[in-house]
Amino acid sequence: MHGIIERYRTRLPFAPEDPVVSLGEGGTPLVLAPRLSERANTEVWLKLEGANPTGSFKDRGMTAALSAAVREGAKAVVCASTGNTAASAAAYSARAGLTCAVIVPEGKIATGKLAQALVHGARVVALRGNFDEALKLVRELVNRHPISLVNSVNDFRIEGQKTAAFEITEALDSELDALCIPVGNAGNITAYWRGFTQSGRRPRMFGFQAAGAAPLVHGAPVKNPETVASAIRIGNPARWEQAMDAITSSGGAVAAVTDAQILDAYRFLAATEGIFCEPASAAGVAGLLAHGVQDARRVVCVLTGHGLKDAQTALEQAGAVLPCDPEIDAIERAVLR
Ligand code: AN7
Repeated sequence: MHGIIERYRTRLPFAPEDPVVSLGEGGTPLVLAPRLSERANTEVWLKLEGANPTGSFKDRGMTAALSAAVREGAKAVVCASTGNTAASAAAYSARAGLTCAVIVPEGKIATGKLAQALVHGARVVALRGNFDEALKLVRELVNRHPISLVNSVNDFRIEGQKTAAFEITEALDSELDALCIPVGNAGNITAYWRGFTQSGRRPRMFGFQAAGAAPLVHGAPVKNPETVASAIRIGNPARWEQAMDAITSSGGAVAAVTDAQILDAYRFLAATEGIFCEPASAAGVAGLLAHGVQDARRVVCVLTGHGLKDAQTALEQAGAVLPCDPEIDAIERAVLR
């Protein structure tokens, strides 16, 4: 399958002769969620962005950012990250043959993401500070050195990520009323709104933040953001104004969900829908369940990253394994009890 640049080139800032760095991203499943629909009392579809090559939606933006970097003759890229951007940047840089450095908050990113960044050969810098400080520093760094910044302040990231809205518009032939999406640095909600408006659609945009990291809800930056959803532990989103514009001009809302609500949605999706997403991704579903989506009859929740990214949280949240001796009586007891 072609990646998103090949599929949507005429709607993206790439010419036919431009180089493309792709891992076949996009084309992710959009599945109806019957149990969630029943619980939310509205028709809910899930966009499984964890099905992208590195396990998150970041790949849509990263194919665009790395293709543009190669076109510009860049030799190195850098990003600040809560984990998924780092994993994706590392993979696409390896693919492109570029050097990659990622700055992550020390001890605060899920192990799967750390493993990805390392195995793809990125230089992984563990900052004694949070994501917001990391982003500020990489912005300073690229002002001093000829390194390409691949955070979502780079508009190619938004261009690539808007293609998810194209796919949803194509898949749902009749109207879509609302989109529920987790918000961290606020690039993705900005991208979906751009993609929808370019497709002539205006679903209500509902952004959800973790209660301990909800600057858009409070209307002020959060100095020490905290949440189990490490991917969205962000206190001062770079795309603040664009996110608020998407929310207000679509007639949507921004609201906070507690860690308990996030983990409840996370377990519910895994146990009843067979879908394993990471905690940050469950924030959109938690928001739908906790706050509703006004009168919307058909809703898409974006599940931004795969659950395997953060196996630690899954093991903490799920049931225990059953030890068993290698004998038929013991197996019977273990399996049938
Ligand atoms: C699974 O990787 O910011 O609002 O540095 O990994 O566009 O930031 C990740 C963000 C939602 C929020 N879900 O998206 C990073 C990073 C998952 C994420 C978000 C992220 P934005």
